[in-house]
Amino acid sequence: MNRKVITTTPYSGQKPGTSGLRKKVKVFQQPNYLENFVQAVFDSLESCQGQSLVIGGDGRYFNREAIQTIIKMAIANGFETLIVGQAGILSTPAASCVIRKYGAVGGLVLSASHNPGGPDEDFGIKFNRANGGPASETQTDSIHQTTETITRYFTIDAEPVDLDSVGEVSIGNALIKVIDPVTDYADLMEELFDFKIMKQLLSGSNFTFRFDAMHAVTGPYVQEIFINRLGAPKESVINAIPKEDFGGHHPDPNLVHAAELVKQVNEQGLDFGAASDGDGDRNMIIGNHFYVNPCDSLAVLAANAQKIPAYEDGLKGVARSMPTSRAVDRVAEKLGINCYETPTGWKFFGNLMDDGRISFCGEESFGTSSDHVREKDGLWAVLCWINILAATGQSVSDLVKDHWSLFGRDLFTRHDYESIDSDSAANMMQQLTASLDSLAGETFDGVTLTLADQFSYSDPVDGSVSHNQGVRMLFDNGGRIVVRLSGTGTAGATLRVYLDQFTQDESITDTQAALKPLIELANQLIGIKQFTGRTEPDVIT
Ligand code: VG1
Ligand code: CO
Repeated sequence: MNRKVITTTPYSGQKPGTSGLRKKVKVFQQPNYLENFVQAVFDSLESCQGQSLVIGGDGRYFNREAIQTIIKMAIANGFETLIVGQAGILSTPAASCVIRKYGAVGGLVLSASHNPGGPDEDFGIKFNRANGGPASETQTDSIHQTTETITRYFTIDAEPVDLDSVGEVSIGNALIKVIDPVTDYADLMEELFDFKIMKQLLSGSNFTFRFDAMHAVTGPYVQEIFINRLGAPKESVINAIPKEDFGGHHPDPNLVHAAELVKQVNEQGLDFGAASDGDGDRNMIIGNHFYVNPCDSLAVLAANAQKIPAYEDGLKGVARSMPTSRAVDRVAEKLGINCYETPTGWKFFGNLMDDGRISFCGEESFGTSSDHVREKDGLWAVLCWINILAATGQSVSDLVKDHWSLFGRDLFTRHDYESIDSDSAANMMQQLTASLDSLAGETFDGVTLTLADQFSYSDPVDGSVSHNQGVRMLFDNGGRIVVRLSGTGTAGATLRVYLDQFTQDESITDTQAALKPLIELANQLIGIKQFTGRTEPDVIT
């Protein structure tokens, strides 16, 4: 097989964000754009010779073309085994599972996650390392540097691989294995959970459940796990056929974008509803007329973990991203285990899990998972809930309310301002950061700002330090404001304002109204209107 060396010139801006490189499809379709990035990833590895690489994506527009390009480049770079999901499908957690199970040196996951798909929408690519988790910041920095100076990439001439048939094909010295993308992952889930009691619950007549796959990657996974293995009725899963454009919707599991699910659960009086995102790593949990905030979900799962077979000996520790509410911290305290606070992005949890420091971790952005893989895992979280509901016989709302009465409650909301001017956003963050020292100690309407800083994280395992991970403002009444700019958007800047407030009041149903004083204070301290001209957020979660 003749390796071809293709001359290329760099593109600026190939800098991976919170989770991989995300750009409009049209940007990825420029000559050599994808190739430059993939070659930079391969160049960042010690060696590709003789190694295995996992390749798959969320099925969005451009997924198949990208996979064919990557297969030829991987062979030219010396990989010996390529493990590819059938039809180009691999959810993010399944890719993590497969990388670990087959000892691959890493994997390329093609996804822009919850961002919309289609010719005019978004595409993305991320590299996961041998532990199955996202590349570290050091690695993504080195990949970015390589893209700035790249002059050549390697590929071969070969016919496209048939991605739709499971089986093996050799090209040159490489073996390409097209695998069923579901089986390894479904088997792992069956090892972790008590499928027996879960099957009784889901196939029985006393419990009704709906899962919205949002025409994204989880469709085939839920068909196998919920319908085939757990005996749930067929109508339990909706939008289960993956589509290149996700049916024209945002595959983002929140109350706004999963409105159809919320309507069905509430109108039909169902007991439990859940949804996942484009690449299957996020989850939203709802009960009948009851929304479970992701921060609470992490805390409730941690408190009840021992009801699940895989975690019956207890948790080693837990971690949450900084903007996630502190609900899980109090669970950790009660359990006598460590709780780590990391920057936003799953890559920061990997070292803690590899080092045996934590079992569960989560983010407010609908991400929860454990050390069974090194990614967030939407279906795992849904299965945790079903296992716990089956073990306790409780409803979703009773379980959460019991939790609040035992541990107290954290009201939480996130306000997103999308597509704002990048320069204004940068300027706003700069001014806010500069004002922190003088703000600390000030009192606003009887509430004192006790701590105001730019969050820095020192990784306790490898000692690396990540600066400027978001502004934190903590108040003496248990309130907190967190402000940062998104690292996953593809147009302008997105401002995220996170607000949380400790309370003992279990009866509050309108979080926005309850948080109003904190929201108004945040708007004033950040100067949102002054810098962006906006008066209302685009999305509230
Ligand atoms: C967002 C979330 C973050 C999450 C990331 C990737 O990042 O806030 O918590 O890890 O998306 O999730 P940002 O930088 O836009 O705030 V996924 O499911 O989109 O890969
Ligand atoms: Co995702």
